[in-house]
Amino acid sequence: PNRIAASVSGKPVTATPSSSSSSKLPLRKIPGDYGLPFIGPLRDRLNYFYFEGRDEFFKSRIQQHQSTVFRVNMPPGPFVAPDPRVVALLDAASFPVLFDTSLVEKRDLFTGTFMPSTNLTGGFRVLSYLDPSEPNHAPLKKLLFFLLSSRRHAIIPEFRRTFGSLFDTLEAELAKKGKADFGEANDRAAFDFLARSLLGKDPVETKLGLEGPKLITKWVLFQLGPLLTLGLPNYLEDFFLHSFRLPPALVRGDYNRLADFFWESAGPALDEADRLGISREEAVHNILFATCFNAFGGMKILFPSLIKWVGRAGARLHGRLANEIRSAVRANGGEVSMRAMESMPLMKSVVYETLRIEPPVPLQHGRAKRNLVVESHDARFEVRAGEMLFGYQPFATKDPRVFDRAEEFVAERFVGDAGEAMLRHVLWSNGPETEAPTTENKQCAGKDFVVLVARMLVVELFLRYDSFEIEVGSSALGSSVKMTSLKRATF
Ligand code: HEM
Ligand code: 243
Repeated sequence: PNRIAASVSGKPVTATPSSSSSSKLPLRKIPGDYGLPFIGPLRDRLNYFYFEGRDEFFKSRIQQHQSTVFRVNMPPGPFVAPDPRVVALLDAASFPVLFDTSLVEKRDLFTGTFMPSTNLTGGFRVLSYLDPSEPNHAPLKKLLFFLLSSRRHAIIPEFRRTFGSLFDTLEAELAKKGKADFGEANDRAAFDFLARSLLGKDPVETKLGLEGPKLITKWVLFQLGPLLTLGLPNYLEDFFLHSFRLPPALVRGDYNRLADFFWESAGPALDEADRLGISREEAVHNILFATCFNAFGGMKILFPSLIKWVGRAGARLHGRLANEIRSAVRANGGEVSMRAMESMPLMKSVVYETLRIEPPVPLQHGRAKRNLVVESHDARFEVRAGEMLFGYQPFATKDPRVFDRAEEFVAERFVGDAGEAMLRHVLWSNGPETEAPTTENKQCAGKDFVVLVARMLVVELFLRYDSFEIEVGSSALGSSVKMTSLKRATF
């Protein structure tokens, strides 16, 4: 596993994968420079968003520097981020240093080199922005663990109900118009599902009505705008979206409506907050953030990605999945349960392969707590205390020195003992898939929940359909996917 060597006091600590022998690699000065103040960050930002695009931006610099570790400015830069300078880590060897909270600090850098105003989160620095060394990190993470485990029984039935009706909607739209947008239906189903499963509340029966997803999407845009492209004319978009923060006051009313919904619905979790010594108010804003940003935002990116990769893989894979999934459900007395899903190795592998080839949240950061040494496959690099480390996860999980056919979607990649052994290189949750979130680390609190819902989406799809076809486009958050055919189950 990617382990971090023990620290040697006085000397820089080495962050190294145990598989390679650290001492043999040459020490190299980190290549790349930040250019002139203001000009350098602006040039890098325009290249990242518009002239090169994200993947090419990193690829071309790896070529230029002949190194997967180099210095570069990350967006947004001026005037949103006080200091855009990072050391980029672009391979599977160097990336895992970001998981070692003894070496990197994870305070206020959830979204990167800038932090959205706390006016967008009820005045609180919510859990995602806390370093594990801060006193509220552990109790708040415990609160979310409690929420998820106390509602465990509701997850499978509520998922089947909400996503069953998503597919009914898609079929009706497809019949009428010849295509059906997955994204819009997914937003509705995801929010309904989260509210019903985690809070036991149907949003339609409250003042929110059907507006939840719309309110959340706008609120997310106010936080992540500096990192996104919306497809507006380049310079105009760069000026309005990446150069200044959108004023939180413009989304305050929307946020308050969401907060009212959580005040009304999160009762039992708020009682648990009392027991953990967290104020009910801080708990409300944290549960709102976990549900609406972490969970809803994550499903908004991951679900279209799953449909896209499974859809593109074609009818032969669809047939194999339908076979496996239906046999396992039948063998389980017709019930979709955790146990039934455990006996679907191809389905499980397809979910992990999607999370590998397109990690839903591709950007991770950590600030060096002290002088340390980072290793790529080829060299060692000295990083100074206080410098910002940045990893572009797709280049770690598609590293050709770790994965065969790294750029290809290989459905059965994680099947069998050898396949499962590769799960330690699947990193979507901000940690290896073989490890678990704890109150001491920064691994995603929703890790198991996310894997479960992703599995259920694939199961539901192939219980209903033999095969399907899609059309893929891009959007601000993740892919835009439209269904162009849904072939009803025939066996
Ligand atoms: C942290 C991804 C769903 C709660 C993270 C991080 C990632 C991530 C990459 C680490 C961020 C960083 O520190 O750099 C995702 C994805 C999701 C998802 C892709 C869905 C597809 C969820 C859900 C929850 C959740 C359902 C609900 C509880 C959290 C929390 C943290 C976190 C609380 C911060 C953990 C800590 O401070 O120790 N997530 N997440 N996430 N996620 Fe998720
Ligand atoms: O690919 C892209 O352009 C999307 C960039 C998203 C950057 C998100 C930064 C936030 C960091 C971690 C998020 C973790 C989650 O739990 C859920 C992500 C939901 C985003 C709306």
